[in-house]
Amino acid sequence: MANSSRAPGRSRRLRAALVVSAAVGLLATAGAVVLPGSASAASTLGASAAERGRYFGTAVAVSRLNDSAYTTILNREFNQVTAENEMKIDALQPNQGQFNYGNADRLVQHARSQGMLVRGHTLAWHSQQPGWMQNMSGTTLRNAMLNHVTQVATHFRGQIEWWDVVNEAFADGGSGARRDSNLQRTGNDWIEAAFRAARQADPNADLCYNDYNIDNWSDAKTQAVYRMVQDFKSRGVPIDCVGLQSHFTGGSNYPSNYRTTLSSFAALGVDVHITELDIRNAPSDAYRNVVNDCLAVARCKGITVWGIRDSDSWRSSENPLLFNGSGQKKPAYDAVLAALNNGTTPPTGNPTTPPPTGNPTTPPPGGGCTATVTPGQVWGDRYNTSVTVSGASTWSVVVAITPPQRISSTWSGSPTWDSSGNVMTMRSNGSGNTFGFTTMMNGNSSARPQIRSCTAG
Ligand code: G2I
Repeated sequence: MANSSRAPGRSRRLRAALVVSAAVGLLATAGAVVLPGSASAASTLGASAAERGRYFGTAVAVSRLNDSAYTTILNREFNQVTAENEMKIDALQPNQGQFNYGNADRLVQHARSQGMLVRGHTLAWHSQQPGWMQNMSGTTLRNAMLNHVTQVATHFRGQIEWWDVVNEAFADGGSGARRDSNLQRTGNDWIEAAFRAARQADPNADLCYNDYNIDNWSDAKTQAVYRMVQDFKSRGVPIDCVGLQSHFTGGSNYPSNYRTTLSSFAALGVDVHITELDIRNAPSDAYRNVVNDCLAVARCKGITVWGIRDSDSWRSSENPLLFNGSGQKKPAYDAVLAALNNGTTPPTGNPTTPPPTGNPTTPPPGGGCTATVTPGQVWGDRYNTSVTVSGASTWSVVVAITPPQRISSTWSGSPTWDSSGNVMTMRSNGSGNTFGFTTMMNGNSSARPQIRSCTAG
C-alpha cells in the first residue's frame, strides 16, 4: 500500500500541527513575540518544544501514575508519552488470542486528558515476546505476528500518533546484517509485512522503524538501516519515520555526526524522532547538542526522554535523566530548556484572539439524533472537544474543522476522514454516546469544530 492511499486525517500536514502552533495561542494571549532568551520564554519543556514545532515527551511507567510527584512533573513538562513497557507484545497478548489492554488504555486515557500525543511502542520485536510466541517459528509465527500487529493497531486506532512498528531488527557491530531472531527467520520481508499490516489497521498513524546505536552516521548499523529505509521508500513500503533511540549511556556516547544522521534519514523523505533519550550522568553539553541537532533538522519532530526522574530510569545507577530522584530539575534540564527556548520559531499563521472558552454549541439536527458539543480543556497549541449524541444508540456524526487546524487524536468512536482531511465522520463503536477529539490549532486559535450532521444507525 502506497502512502497516497492513506486516509488524510492525521497526515504529515498534521505533524506540522503540534508543531507550529503552541506558541501561537500563548503568544496571542500574551500579545508578545517571544525572542530567544527573552523574559517571556516558555518555562516547560513541552511548551517550549511546541513553540519550535516539536514535541517533548517521556516514557511513562503506568504503575507510577499513582505517584503524585511523578504525575505532577509529567503533566507539567511533557506533551508526548510512550509506554515504557505496557504496549509490548508480552504485555498486550500474554496468552495467544487473549489481549490485555488495561494498562495501555490507562496511559492513553491519561494522555488524552492532558492533550498529550501518544507513541505506540512496539508492535513487532524480537524481545519481550510472550512465551507462546517465543516458541513459534515459520508461517505460524509470521501469522501470529501479523495478527498481533493488526489487532493492536486496530484497538488503538485514532489514539496513536506514531507506531514503532518494528523495533531493533538490526545486528550490532560491523556486519550491517539483520539481527538473528525468530521473526527474522520467518523471512527477510517480515519487516515490510509488519508495516503493511499496520498501515491497513490504522491508516492515520505514522509508522516508524525504531532502533538503538543508529546515531553515529559512520556505523555499519546506521548505514544498514538507512539502506532499508531507502529501499522501502523506493518500493512504496509504507514507512513514515525513523526513531533513533539515542541511549547515550552504558558505553555509547553522543556522536559529533548525530546531526548528519538525522538529516540524512530525513532526506529520504521520512520524519525522524529521538525516541528514548538518556545520557549517562546527564552531561548538559550532550543534552544541549541533541536538542540543537533536532531543532536544526526540520523533519526532526521531537524528543522523548526514557523516563522522568533518575530513579525511574532502566539504568538508574547512571543518573541519565533530567530530574533527580527527588523530582528536582538537574543542570541538564536547564540546558535542554534553554536550547529549546533559543531555537528558531517556525513560521506560524496569524493568530488574533485567544481560544474561546465559550458555551456549548448545539448543531443543526440530523437524521434522527442530536450531537451536542462541549468544549474541553485548552492548551497553548491544542484543545479538546467532547460531543454527546442523544436520540440514537448507534450513530454517525460529521464534524468539520477549519484548516490549518487538524484533529490529532480521537477517542470513544471510529473516525474516517474525507480526502481533504478537514471533515471527520465519527461512528459509534460501542464506547457510549460521547466521543472526543484533540485539535491542534496550527496557527488558528479561534476556529472551533462545526457539527454538520448526526445520523442514526
Ligand atoms: O532497554 C532500554 C530500552 C531499549 N529500547 C527499547 C525499550 O523498550 C527498552 O526499554 C526497556 C524498559 O525501560 C525496561 O523497563 O525495556 C526493558 C525490556 O523490555 C524493560 O525492562 C523490563 C524488565 O526486563 C522486566 O523484567 C520487567 O518486568 O521491565 C519490566 C517491567 O518493569
